[in-house]
Amino acid sequence: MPINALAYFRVLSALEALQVQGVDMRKEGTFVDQMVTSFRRRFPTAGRGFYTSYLNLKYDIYSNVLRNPRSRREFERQSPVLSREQQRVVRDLSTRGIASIHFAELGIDREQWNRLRQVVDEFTNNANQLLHGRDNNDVLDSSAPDAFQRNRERMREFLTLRDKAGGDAYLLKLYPEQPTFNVSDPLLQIGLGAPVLNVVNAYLGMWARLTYTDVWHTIPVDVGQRVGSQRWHRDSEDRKMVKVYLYFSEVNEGTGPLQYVPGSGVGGPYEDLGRWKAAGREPVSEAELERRIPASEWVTGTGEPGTIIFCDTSGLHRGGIAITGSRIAATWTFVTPASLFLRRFNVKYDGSEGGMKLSETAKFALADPRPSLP
Ligand SMILES: O=C(O)CCC(=O)C(=O)O
Repeated sequence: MPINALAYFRVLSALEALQVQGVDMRKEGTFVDQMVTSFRRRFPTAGRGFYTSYLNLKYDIYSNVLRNPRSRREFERQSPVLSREQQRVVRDLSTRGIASIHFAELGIDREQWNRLRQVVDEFTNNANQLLHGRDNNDVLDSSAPDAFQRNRERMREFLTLRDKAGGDAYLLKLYPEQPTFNVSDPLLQIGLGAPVLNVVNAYLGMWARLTYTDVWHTIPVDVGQRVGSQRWHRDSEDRKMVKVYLYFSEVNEGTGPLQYVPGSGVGGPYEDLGRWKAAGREPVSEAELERRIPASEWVTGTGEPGTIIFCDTSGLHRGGIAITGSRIAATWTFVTPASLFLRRFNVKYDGSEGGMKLSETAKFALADPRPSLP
């Protein structure tokens, strides 16, 4: 890289200390981001191209220079020892972009599964009250009335296709607003535990960041068209990333399972279809996809309760339409440190929360990604 570009990005890193909120909800609001954004506002036509080029360049610099190399070195310094089953999952992820296994085979403790299941069961009860129209005040979960209200709005949006129904309005969510977790929360305990995190890190070849976790309950209604993420797309968070789903209901063709095109991730034969970009996404043509890739090649993420699916969603995928029942799944999103997307939850951790110690990789997964100067 030319010296002046490196110098520029050293300055950019230093300016990252000056975080400015609200530039773009999902992207880092740095001082430089804010200047570029205001340029885009002032000169909408020229500014848009400049803005996407800026974000693409910034991602490449983070990926190749400022962030990922360090994370790769950390991983190589202390590569995890994987069980045979975990190695198989990493292999499937690497060759196909998707892998599935039962949580116990992966090595997740049954006790942890039971703890999360209690939380999921309570949420499922609330979701069912909402779905069956019995959402009077008596059944509101008093600890999370806003969540209940928010889900009620999501459902209304979806059923009436109001405001073109947002990307994932077909899902009810345990945490529809940015939540704050204790590290002892069962979602974090499973997502940051060795069986899941070691597999994710081994696939990415570096230490990953956890940016999102929640529990989803698909709304079992066919509104007559695919909504948002139910259409083929690539996730923009990262060029290589992992979304994990842990099923708490039987997921079959009727309950809205994920569908995935193997070989559509980085380096695969279908990489060019709606090619991944850090910004300025290329649209995926449904017609072209279905013409080029026969449905027999797609993978549908069905499975019994307890199934865990790992999927690189920078590849082509879509959510299914739930008709006969709901898919109930906990989910986690892992990205590399280069991702321009911020974490969508807060964490309380004072170093020893309730006697809980986090591993080095877990701390890294939760850490603020902004780098110090290289
Ligand atoms: O519902 C699903 O499984 C799909 C979700 C999805 O496409 C996404 O989160 O990007």
